Amino acid sequence: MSGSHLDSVKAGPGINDNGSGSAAILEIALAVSRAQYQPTKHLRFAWWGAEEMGMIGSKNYVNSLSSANRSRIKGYLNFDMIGSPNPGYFVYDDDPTIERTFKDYYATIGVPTEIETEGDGRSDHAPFDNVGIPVGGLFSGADYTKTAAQAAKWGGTSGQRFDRCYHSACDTAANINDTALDRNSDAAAYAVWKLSE
Ligand code: DTR
Ligand code: ZN
Ligand code: ZN
Repeated sequence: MSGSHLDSVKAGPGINDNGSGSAAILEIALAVSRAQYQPTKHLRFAWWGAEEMGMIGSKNYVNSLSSANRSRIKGYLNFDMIGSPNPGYFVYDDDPTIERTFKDYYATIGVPTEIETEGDGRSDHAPFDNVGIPVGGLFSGADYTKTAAQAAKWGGTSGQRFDRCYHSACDTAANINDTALDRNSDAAAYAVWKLSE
């Protein structure tokens, strides 16, 4: 299962947070359909509401699943902010198989990754994690500042936040780094394919 929140904060349009993840999984769903891909496992895509108000949509979804249906979800992949304008390439440090799958993809394109540290449990994967469903995800950074070492390996501007427009009016279409969105969307598609074969 893959998910992204579709809501934004009131202060702005929320294009990186989280039009980026929402668009990525929509394109993946379309790619699955175009390829007529018939995975062994079932695929499910979710576009959450009210993440910014405390993950209301995803919490409600998880709480409404029977225990039998919970145990049918073999993994949940979360995509919340994947096109940050001064991007980092962060992989959630949760389920090892999911984490490895994302890292394998990044290794093939020669882009280094780091473990996501900007707040564990701060997005829609948390309700899944809390009931024991394996989770993972990608993140290109929000409020934290890019270090000199990170700018040396990823480019961009050190001493500046990954997303200067985080939760602001300027989180518009101009607030997307196309390379980051492209790489993360490809990594997400790779993981959806690999983990469902
Ligand atoms: N909760 C997100 C932003 C956010 C902050 N840290 C992380 C870590 C992993 C994913 C997302 C985030 C929001 O404002 O929607
Ligand atoms: Zn947000
Ligand atoms: Zn978000």
